[in-house]
Amino acid sequence: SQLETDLRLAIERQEFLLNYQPIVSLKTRQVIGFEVLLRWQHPLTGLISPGDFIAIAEDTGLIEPIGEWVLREACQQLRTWQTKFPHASSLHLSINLSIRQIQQFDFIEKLARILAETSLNGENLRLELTETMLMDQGDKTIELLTQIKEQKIQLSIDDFGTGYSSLSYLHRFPIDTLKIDRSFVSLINAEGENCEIVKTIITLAHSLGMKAIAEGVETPHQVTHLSKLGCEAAQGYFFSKPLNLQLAESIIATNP
Ligand code: G
Ligand code: G
Ligand code: MN
Ligand code: NA
Repeated sequence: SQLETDLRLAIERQEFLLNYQPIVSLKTRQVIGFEVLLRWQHPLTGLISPGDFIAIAEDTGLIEPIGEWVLREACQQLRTWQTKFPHASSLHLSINLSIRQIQQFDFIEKLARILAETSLNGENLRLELTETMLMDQGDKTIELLTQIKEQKIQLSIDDFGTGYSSLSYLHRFPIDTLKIDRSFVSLINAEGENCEIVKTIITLAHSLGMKAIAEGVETPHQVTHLSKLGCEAAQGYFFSKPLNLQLAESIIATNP
């Protein structure tokens, strides 16, 4: 297809860019990090969302170079911010991964190489995986996750609650954070009803020694109820939509 042809050329034509959605501490209300979201600036079509090209990138294998570009670009950016904004040294970036990326035999080496090349400490990097990705890999999963953790990188499960995951596995995985899918967060209304699933996920995270991040937070009452339930952090349109580089930098500059 034309889209596939264009996608093949997109890296060398430098048509990809990153957006950054703030992740806010519910305790201090400070921005503690950003989720990195890929965008494709197509010369004719304009800005294309990953929802419209990630599947093609996965089917064609193009996700491997694209995913590597995202990782390197994000690590470089974070390193630049650490130098430019010394007060923001603990800021993290959270990057979405595809299953094909972690299936690459040399994924761990690539990751280590990118950290070395960008002089970034793994502690400030977080990788987002889905439940399905973890369950798909069987016994290899624990080894892979352990190797990632050896580089001090943090691990999150994205869209938690929407996939298939076995609780008997979850406690054996070295996961740091569960990201509560926005479909559950959106159920919370002004009266604080329909909190049951969110509450259960937060409790599960804490009992496994993990933290909880709520996604898709859109209203002040959702913030109130999530805080009451002990959820550590949140992201969503209530705080900010994904931002371009310039706007993300202005947030960092003014974040205490
Ligand atoms: O930002 P947006 O709503 O368009 O993102 C749609 C989906 O694309 C989200 O589920 C997100 O996880 C995924 N996504 C965004 N950026 C990346 C990326 O760099 N790599 C992968 N694999 N998925 C991404
Ligand atoms: O699957 P993942 O969680 O990575 O998806 C992130 C996507 O969710 C981004 O593309 C982003 O644009 C979108 N998003 C972020 N905040 C909100 C929100 O508050 N409401 C809705 N509906 N979508 C959001
Ligand atoms: Mn995500
Ligand atoms: Na998500």
